[in-house]
Amino acid sequence: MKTILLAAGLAVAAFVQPAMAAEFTAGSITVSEPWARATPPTARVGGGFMQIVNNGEQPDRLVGASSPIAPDVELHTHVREGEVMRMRPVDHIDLPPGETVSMQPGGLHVMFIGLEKPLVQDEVVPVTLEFEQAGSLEIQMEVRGVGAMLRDVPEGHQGGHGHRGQHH
Ligand SMILES: [Cu+2]
Repeated sequence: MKTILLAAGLAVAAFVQPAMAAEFTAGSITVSEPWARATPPTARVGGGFMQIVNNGEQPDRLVGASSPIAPDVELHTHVREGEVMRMRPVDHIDLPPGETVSMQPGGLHVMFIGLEKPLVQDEVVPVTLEFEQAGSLEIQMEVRGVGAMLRDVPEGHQGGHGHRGQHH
């Protein structure tokens, strides 16, 4: 019985692996390893992350995102205010030619606002990205555990990060 369970576990691991190396391409733009963080049951916001490579010779911009999982999807960055990192919407993200832009916890991210239901680990979330030059690109974000890099907690939206802030 143990052997069978072990084999089943290995089979699952083998199945999951290709999804983690996922790449999505539109024109000169390649998005790799898109993922979203699992959310607690009561959360109404969540974050999404990815690497974006511009393989072209012209600059491009990520200008928007949408998803059936939330009525509003924004592009966000983090800015330092004293000792505190706060999230702030940006209207685009520059993608210089030949460069890779990382959207990651603590930095640039996609923000899902008004989640209909929690993001559950191992589920896959469809997101449509809008690029100024490359057009629209549908990607699949793999949902990873809530424990992954906790410092980008979505509660930052409600000012939860701000309590430690000192105004000089
Ligand atoms: Cu945000």
